[in-house]
Amino acid sequence: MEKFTTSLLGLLAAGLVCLPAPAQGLFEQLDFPDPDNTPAPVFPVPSQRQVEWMKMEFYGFSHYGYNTFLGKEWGNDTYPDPTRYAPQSIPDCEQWVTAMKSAGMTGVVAVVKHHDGFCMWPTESTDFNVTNSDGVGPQVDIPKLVSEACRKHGMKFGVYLSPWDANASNYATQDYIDQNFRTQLTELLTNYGEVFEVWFDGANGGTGYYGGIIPTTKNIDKTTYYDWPNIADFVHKLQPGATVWGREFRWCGNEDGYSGRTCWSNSDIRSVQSEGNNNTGYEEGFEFIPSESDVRTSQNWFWNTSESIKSAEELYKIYLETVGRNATLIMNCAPNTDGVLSDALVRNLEELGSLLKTRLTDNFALTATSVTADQVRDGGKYAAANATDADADTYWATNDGQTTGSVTIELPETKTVHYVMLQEYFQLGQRVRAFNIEYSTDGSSWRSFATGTTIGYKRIMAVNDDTSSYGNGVQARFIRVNITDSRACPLINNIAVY
Ligand code: FUL
Repeated sequence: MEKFTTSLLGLLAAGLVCLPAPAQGLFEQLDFPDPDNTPAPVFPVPSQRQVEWMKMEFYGFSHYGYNTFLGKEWGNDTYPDPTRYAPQSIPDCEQWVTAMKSAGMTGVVAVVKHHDGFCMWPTESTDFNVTNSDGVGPQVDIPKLVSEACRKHGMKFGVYLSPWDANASNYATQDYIDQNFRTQLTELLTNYGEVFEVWFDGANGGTGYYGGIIPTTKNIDKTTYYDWPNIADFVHKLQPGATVWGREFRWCGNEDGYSGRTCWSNSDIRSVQSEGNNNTGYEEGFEFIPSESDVRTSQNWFWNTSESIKSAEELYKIYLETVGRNATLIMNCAPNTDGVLSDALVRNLEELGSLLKTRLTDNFALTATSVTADQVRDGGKYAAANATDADADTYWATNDGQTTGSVTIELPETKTVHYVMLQEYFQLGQRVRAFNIEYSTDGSSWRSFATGTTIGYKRIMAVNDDTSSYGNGVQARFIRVNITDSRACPLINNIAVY
């Protein structure tokens, strides 16, 4: 707007533009210069779609299908036979959704086609789908069952569609893209209501390991074969709110549930495709492509008889090291051949939800007796207290050119503090490069709580940034957050103390 008004003013002054009288009146009412002193964005900045998506923070995957019945992770080495999918009862997708919700998840990305190519819904794109399966398989429609359960329980719905199809005879030809892949996407994005995320996979074709059993040439160029830029547009035309894997968010570079302690949402498509520095992103990246961390709750993605489920404490640590490090977390919950999540998984998900509630909900900063800063941006809207008001639209800021600053929170009494959570107002770009947190019982002698680098959408700091156990915490009545380096004036949206 500022640029527009500036150039418009220039044109008006030069007499090159003449506004009709009512428009002139409107123009005079525009506040210029901005009396709010709104900070300028620091690029790259997220789209509104990415903002909504990052705020979802934690959601689930459901790896269930052909592989579940083969006892395999990738069914790419067996001749495709749809009758191998032979469920004896309709999968209980409502159980999946409620169990994931109990863990604190906000949505479910249903795996509807894995690398074996078997479609878990009645599709027109291939015969290799539930319609030709055995048992009650022909009545199963996973995207329908999961999306309905999600809507019923206030969860968002997404789809995992493997671009690679190890069993399609036309794979590696244009025909596969047009007849299979795009038809599948169209059906999924048209028939099942709102979709928040479309997951494509990095294992998306090539030779050897990524080939199939069909003896045609599988040698594709992964970067061009799927026409990613147009696939993203294609998705957005049908689902304007859906974020697209590999374009609008990046794989975090591992499947072990941790993000870099330094984690920029800044990156670029070429580096995302080469999986270069996906765990950390990089400050100079000129595109906003935040990190998503995908992780298993057992050893495998698909259920198998010998699975052992990670404990709630292990899952909690994963949460801290992903959501708490500026990434979203997608946690897999694998239904078994009965179409349900095991009792052990349901129990550990519930326990995870309780740990998150007991350890990261009671924010002492909301009861602060005072919140002060060593400096506040001019304009009257950027007070230190904005960082503790639980309002996602307000933030503490410093003046332009001022890239350091401190906020001090005084609590009504000394508390045992385990975590300090920081959030930048990332809508105007990720800025902070370095910070530290101190604590005190009297406001005059201070000790180090933790030191960190990036913040981004969310950074959860444990004492000494040690996430290995809940620990004893520290005794603190005062918490001081010092921003020690930033790409531009820091904009701190939230400081929470737990
Ligand atoms: C990987 C896939 O190859 C796995 O099978 C699984 O789907 C996981 C989420 O992504 O790259």
